[in-house]
Amino acid sequence: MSAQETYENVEKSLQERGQSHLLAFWEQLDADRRLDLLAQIQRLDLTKIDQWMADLVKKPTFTPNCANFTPATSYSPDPAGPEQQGKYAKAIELGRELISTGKVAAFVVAGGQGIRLGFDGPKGNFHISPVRNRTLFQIFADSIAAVSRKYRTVCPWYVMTSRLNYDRTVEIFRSNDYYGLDEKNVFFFQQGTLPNLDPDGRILLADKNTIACSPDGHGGSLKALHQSGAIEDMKNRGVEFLSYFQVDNALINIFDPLFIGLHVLDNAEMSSKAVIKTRPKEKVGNFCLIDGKVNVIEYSDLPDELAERRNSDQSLVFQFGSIAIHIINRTFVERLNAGDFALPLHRAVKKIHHIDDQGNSVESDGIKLESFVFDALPLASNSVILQTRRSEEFAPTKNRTGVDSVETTRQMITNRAADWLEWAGVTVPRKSDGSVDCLLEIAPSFALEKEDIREKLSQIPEIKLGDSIYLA
Ligand code: UD2
Repeated sequence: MSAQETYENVEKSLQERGQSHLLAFWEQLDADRRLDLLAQIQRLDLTKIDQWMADLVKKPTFTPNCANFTPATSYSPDPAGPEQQGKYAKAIELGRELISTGKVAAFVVAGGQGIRLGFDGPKGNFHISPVRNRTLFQIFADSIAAVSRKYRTVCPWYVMTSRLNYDRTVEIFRSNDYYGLDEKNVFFFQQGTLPNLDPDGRILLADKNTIACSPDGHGGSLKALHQSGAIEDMKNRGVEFLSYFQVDNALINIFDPLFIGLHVLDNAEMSSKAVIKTRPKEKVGNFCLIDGKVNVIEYSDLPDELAERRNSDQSLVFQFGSIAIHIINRTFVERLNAGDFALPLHRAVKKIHHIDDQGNSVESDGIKLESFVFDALPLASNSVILQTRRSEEFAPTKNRTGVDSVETTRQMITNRAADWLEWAGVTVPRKSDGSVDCLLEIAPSFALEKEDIREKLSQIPEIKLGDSIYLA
């Protein structure tokens, strides 16, 4: 097909969908920029635009069909009764075996822009730990290295970035010598993008030959894992399970034998960890069952009446919050990609930089589209939920101050270290209200779990009021 014919085809299909403004500056573009713009338009799935218009632009609020929601059930942090004790013991043994035979890899989604944190650059490079001020990436890397040593194995790490932060992320790893990991075992890849729309559903231009796009949400990871060759790499290494986590969770326990083991014993394809919500509308997803399948309904989509609903003992009916920790089978991702799978899109109204009809740079409210990884849960043949303790493994760093902030994360790192030390018999200074009166940080190389501390008691100094102690 000649260039002119291509142009005419593209122009026709844009016209049919009310998107011909994308070619408004055609006459001002040189040949290269014209080709570039045509290629971008051809990569858009224009047939889906009408669907997006109907579902996400014309009908802005997502209203889940709540009539058939029932609360999901979960495994509790501690086994109840001898039968479950037996199952947990078996799961832990199986999980350890799978980790030590290299079947489990770490997978962090790090494509977000960290806007709430007000931090310029990949969020994983944010300095967070209370004593040594180590970054999130460094904490994760230390933990992966410590697990690899403990189990005498190689735990590969898959790192998903967006197009916007890919180069910077790779550069940060390089300049930090991959935090001591072998660079062969760290696999970076980029998620896809989706076009930004104006409130009437018109695709926005970032400049005269560039469509305004944003990362396609962490749900994009399930396609990107496949398209980037990450799945192929896993296959070559014999990796069967991905331990999925978010870049802002400083307390993540990446390789949890119990979680991995329960997931496998129950023949699950994608599983999740949950915490008991602190309040009805806490900013976490809500686990529920729809037609017997585990689903997550984001806090903003759960109607107040359901969020507030309580059992007779005053606990919340929808009490299990999703903290974005999953085990995902490699074969599940393969299966999804072998078919024509598409996760639903969610819309967010955000300020978007773009050009107006005259070509002037402007910023206005527009629509960003994203898919969420937890929308794949109902596609899994089976899915388990393991409830965990917030203080042990969930410290999201979303904001500078206040709830889910840098402050709360630093405090939680200290608090968990204090709990582990006290459990092992070490005295930790506390104020009269029970809060810890020092700063503590335990490197994963020192202890991956509280049980590891008992063997290292001789290396722990006396901890005094106001001390800053780093155990490594
Ligand atoms: C997410 C969950 C929420 C809860 C909470 C726990 C959603 C919609 N909500 O809330 O239910 O579990 O986390 O902390 O996910 N990311 C990408 N690419 C993207 C967008 C995000 O990689 O295109 C990554 C981002 O780097 C981060 C994670 O996904 O690691 C979550 O993103 P977020 O901080 O925007 O999610 P949030 O706070 O809305």
